[in-house]
Amino acid sequence: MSFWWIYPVLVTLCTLFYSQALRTYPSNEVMKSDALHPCVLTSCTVTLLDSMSALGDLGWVAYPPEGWEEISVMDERNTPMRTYQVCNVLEVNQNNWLRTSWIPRGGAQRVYIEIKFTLRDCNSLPGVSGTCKETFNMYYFESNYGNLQHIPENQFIKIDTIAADESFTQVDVGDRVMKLNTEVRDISNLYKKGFYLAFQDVGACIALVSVRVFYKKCPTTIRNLALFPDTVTGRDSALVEVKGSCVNNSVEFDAPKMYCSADGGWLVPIGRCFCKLGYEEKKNRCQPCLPGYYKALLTDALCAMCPAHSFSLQDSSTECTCEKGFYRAEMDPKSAACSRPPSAPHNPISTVNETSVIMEWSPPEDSGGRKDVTYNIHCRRCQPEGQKCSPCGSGIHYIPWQFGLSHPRVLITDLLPYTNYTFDIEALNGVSELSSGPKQFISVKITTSQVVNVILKERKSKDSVTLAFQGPEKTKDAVVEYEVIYYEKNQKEQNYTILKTKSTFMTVDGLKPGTTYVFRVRAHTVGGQGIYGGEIELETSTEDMIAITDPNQITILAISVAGGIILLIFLVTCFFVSGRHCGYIKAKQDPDEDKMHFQHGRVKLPGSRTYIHPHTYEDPNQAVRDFAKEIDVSSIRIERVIGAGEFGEVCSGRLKLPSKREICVAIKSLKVGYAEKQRRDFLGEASIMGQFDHPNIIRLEGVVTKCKPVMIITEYMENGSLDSFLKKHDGQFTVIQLVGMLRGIASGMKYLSDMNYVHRDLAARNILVNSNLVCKVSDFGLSRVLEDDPEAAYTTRGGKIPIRWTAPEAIAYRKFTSASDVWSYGIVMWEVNSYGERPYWEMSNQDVIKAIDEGYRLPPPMDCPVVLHQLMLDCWQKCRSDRPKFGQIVNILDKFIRTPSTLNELANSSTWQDPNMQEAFTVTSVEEWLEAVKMTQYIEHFTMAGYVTLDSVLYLSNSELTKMGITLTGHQKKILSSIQNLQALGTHVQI
Ligand code: ACK
Repeated sequence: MSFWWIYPVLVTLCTLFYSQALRTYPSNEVMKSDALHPCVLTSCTVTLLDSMSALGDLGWVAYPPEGWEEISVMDERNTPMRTYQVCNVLEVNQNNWLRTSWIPRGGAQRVYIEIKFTLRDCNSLPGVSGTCKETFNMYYFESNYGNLQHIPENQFIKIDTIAADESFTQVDVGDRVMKLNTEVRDISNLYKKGFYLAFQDVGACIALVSVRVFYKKCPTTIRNLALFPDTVTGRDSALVEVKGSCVNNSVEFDAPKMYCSADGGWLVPIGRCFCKLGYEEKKNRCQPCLPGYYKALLTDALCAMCPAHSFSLQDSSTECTCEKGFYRAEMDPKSAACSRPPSAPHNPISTVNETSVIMEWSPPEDSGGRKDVTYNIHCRRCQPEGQKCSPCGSGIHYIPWQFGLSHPRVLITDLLPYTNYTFDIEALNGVSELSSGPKQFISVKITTSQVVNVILKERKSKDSVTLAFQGPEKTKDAVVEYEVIYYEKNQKEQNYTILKTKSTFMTVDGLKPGTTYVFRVRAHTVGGQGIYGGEIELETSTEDMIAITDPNQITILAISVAGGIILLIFLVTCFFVSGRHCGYIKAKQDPDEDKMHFQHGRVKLPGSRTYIHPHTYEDPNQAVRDFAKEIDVSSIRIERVIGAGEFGEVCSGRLKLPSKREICVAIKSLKVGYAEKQRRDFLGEASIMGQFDHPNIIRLEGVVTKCKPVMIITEYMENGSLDSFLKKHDGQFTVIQLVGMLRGIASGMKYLSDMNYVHRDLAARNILVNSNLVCKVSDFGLSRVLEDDPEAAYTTRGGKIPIRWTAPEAIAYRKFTSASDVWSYGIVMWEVNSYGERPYWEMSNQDVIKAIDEGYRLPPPMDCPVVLHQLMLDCWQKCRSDRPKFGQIVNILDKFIRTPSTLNELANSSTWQDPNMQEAFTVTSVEEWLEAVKMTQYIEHFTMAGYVTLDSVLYLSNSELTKMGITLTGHQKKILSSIQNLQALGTHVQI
């Protein structure tokens, strides 16, 4: 054995040690001492074995003895390090085993093994062809016992064959070039207490520099005030559902829950706790409100300062007490300022009209700090001398009402004529009744009157008239006498005569014939003297005559005319209102809804065709005849069953049409004993498919309806459905191939949306793949969404919907549009990039709906380009008009294909932060900061450029980052925006 190959190991060890020092994998101890370590947001790893940290011999078992050899080398600090090496490259049939000591599993079901090794390039070794290998194998054996002496080789389970990404040559040894390989593998479904690892060399020249075994866990974290404990990740890619418990002084609002992903990251926070009353949320804890502050609502995050005229003297107050003389009404929120009763109203103005009065006033100068000032009117009737008053009693009317007036105005009617009244206008507000202080009011005194009705009784002669008097009607006080004032009209009031009578009529003599006189009358009662009534004009006759005129008749006529006009106005108004109503109904039509209305017969739009729904045909068989070709059953040869559909078997076979080449086809048949509706629905799919002609839509060859079984014949897609195809070929395609598939699907969907066809069940399981990896949209069944799809679940509205693929508006109120198809397309993108992973993993449908509503979106699948995940997020915009159209998606994907470098930057799940999961935490060094922003690859760049303290990075610019060798724009942006946060928050980094 020669050790000429040891040099590269030593060269690499320095670098390895250096990076080891910078690596911040929190160990178990660290986690115990600090429950909320900075790894809070990233996954934590718990190391089960680290060969680099062994102080003495590793004590691993090597057999045969001339195989693997343990060698101690010194790192640059002269600390001995254990490595295992083997290099029997000249001898044939090597089978050298190296078995580790027993590694306890520590509760993990899935562990990771990170090995660092160097490997010699066989081509650089003379005379070894045929014997030299460039790979080795890694195995494990599960056991509950840690002291097994011998484990037969055939008991080990193979993990993988490990090949070097980089092997070194003699030249590298001379140049001391680092060629260290790092590989990580994992073992799932461990169930025994521990396991052994083994490395099998079959003739390579290897130095095993370090072996680290670890598992991942989701670290203790507090989210939405719920504490989620350290959780070991599940087996395979399963999510572990974890229930959170509310932190001290908080209460559960909606059961908090999160999922621990296989990567050790927390996903999908749902539900939350709130700080209880009197406590506020600060740094993920609930802290008491300080004196002078309070918190009265559970859903308020923070304590608020006591509102005006209130105070709190204690910690954790749930409300503030009002100052003396101030009150809080029963319905007032705790956040309202304390208030007091208003001052009295002022500036009253009263306008008396006979026995009614309009009173107006100005609102109180001090409203008491409230907006709910109202007014009460209190009425007193007073003696003529003015002093003695008594309550008015009933019979008086207040318009709009007497108590609780919100406007400073009231009309009071039905007062007694010739009476003195005093009205107290009182101002009140919501706290008036809580105050024991005096009422706040202003008094208004008025005296009523009433006009006497005058009736022309007789115009007996050309020089006299007889007038009769009526009223005042409502006065209880007897009329003492009537006073008549009259004058010639053309002389105005300069020359008038006053006559008085105690009787209810009066004859006025001595008038000029053929002359117009003006009469006005007033009454005197014991209550006082009234006002003159309106002017009455009478013309004496030129000859003696008898005439009776009742002015009330004129009034009646006027009322009839006015009533007619009002009726007319009412009718006209009704007419307009009903007209508006019709207009409104028409305007309510949703333009989107138009798409859902299909017309019989093909509608040609310029440059596009509109799909015709088979249900618009009275005879569905006619739709089949119109859109699907009838195939003679003798041209079909069925070869084998390939699956089962909703209506029967799916077979593959061949179709040979006259004067056409034989082609492979898929044959869907309708099982025997079908109902007529099933036949209609089965053939409905053919009527739909037959209308499409596009390279990314499954092509209908024809139907067999004239004999049984009824069949639908389509082109054959060699690779079957996309979801199972991807699962079968996990990780085997280049990004460009995946984008090519997605581009095809988007192009098919663009065609469908241009034809106004809404698919409603776009999912990888409904895409078929042919031998050239061309993807085609399929599954156009009529009852598809209701019956066929195993993913479809009943919604609260009774419909059956594939929840995980469906846009929120379609789930909530069945708003299926091309925009909801775009949402589903985003999910298909995610399925494609994760090679058929189930969207939202094992989460329940209810949790998915809730999480989406709370803003959660699927993280990027492993190794997914940033730009593709961004496109997915665009498809999952809550507002459907914000989502891209299929045409735009096709253009975007075309650009990616033309410029593949746009796909270089990967957004793997650990670097992408769900915006929901953003949180600030403390960093104390440049390394910690770069780790927090997931930019550890640049630690060395910063150190080399001399940026070793956090202060020193605060003012970095784009150009400085470029100079340091950080050239990716996305990374520059991320670092600079984090620097802005550092500036704003000190050492609190918001990620
Ligand atoms: O995933 P698969 O292999 O692809 O299993 C299902 C099964 O039939 C039931 O639908 C397959 N299938 C359906 N249509 C076609 C087709 N045109 N070409 C090939 N396979 C098809 C589908």
